[in-house]
Amino acid sequence: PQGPVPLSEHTLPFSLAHGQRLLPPEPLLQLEDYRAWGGLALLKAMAEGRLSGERVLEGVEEAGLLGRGGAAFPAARKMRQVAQAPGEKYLVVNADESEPGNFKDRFLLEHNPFLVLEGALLAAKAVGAGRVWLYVRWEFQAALRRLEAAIRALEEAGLLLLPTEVFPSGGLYICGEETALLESMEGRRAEPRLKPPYPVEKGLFGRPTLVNNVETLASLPVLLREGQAWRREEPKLFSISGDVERPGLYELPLGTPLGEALRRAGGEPEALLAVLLGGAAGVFVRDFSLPLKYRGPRPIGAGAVVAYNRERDLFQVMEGLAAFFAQESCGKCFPCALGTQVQLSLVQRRSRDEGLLRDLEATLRGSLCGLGQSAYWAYKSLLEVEGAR
Ligand code: L3W
Ligand code: SF4
Repeated sequence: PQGPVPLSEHTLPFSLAHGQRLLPPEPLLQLEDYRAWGGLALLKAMAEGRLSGERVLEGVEEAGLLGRGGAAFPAARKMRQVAQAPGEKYLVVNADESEPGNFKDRFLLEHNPFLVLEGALLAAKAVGAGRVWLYVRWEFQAALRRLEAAIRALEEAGLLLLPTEVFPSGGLYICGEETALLESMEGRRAEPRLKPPYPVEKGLFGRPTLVNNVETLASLPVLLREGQAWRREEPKLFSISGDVERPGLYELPLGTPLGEALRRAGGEPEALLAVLLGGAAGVFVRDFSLPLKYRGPRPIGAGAVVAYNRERDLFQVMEGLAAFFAQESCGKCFPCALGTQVQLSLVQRRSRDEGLLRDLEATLRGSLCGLGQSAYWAYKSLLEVEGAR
């Protein structure tokens, strides 16, 4: 399939239309357009007492939905934990997408804000949350505007089932780490907290909080509506960019071989040197038969696929990634604050010193949060890819 997908033929994500490049001629920004797609039916059913929160939780459980933010934690488990917690609780939509190479959440917010809101409200009602916040990366100005407009439209339609607000993020990569995000919402520096306790027990203002990625929540209306078809296909959004002819956002079933995903985007696996899978917190791979899955030696993270052709210098790419980590380390813990600086200088020297690199890996592994813990993966995989050439 090539070119934009006419809206009449395929609905917006998720269409269960595999391999289509998702480039709608018209974003679903009007309530009536979203309604025509079949949207809001679940929200209306919930408002009228025809859809229970328990049924929503069962639907997520049956679908086996894994969190789409990168860590693939079972979504239903988190939701159940919040549902079972007593007292005041909240839902925070993590829309602080900053992982280099990822643009799926921005796409969803800009092109189909109602889908995100419907999923968020269904989840919030299901877990008994009293308020919803959408924590949106502040650079996403179009998304912020469109979300605000969509919230107003839902309110006017009487379907904003809970108080819902947009919270522009603090503007750092670390703000996407869920506990740093909560800290910044509480008015402090965005620094990760020690886990446990997890946000499901002690989240925003110390209350049980469901923090979910945009794509996770946007999946809810679709999996509840499509049921078996969703389970069969396990649709996932992949942001494919770099040296391919048709970079963009693609919906593919989990398990699709990397080579096939690249070909969908007009990439020639044979002409490529490597792919960076999962963004800066990901790995370089050369095995194009690799199935794009969450589990296994090469997990997909949040689904970024960046292709590099044979003219590229991967060490130069790696220098950009290492500079990114050194810049974005929040400085709270020593292994990461120092380790990311040391990594940058080693990459600049194109070091392959096994002893130094073993030390670097061990140090970064001891970091407090995912940023530091994953900072060495790309370098390590680069050396493996280079070694295999
Ligand atoms: C209750 C437990 N909840 C874990 C929850 C936890 C969180 C989720 C995942 O993400 C990854 C990293 C990067 N009881 C629980 C529990 N949870 N155990 O499950 O938690 P965790 O700690 O495994 O990961 P994480 O720190 O949330 C880090 C990957 O994300 N990544 C980063 C993407 C960054 C963006 C961005 O810029 N916004 O998307 C990219 O792939 O590699 O694996 O909710 O509370 N026992
Ligand atoms: Fe901050 Fe890095 Fe430590 Fe995370 S690992 S808390 S980003 S210094």
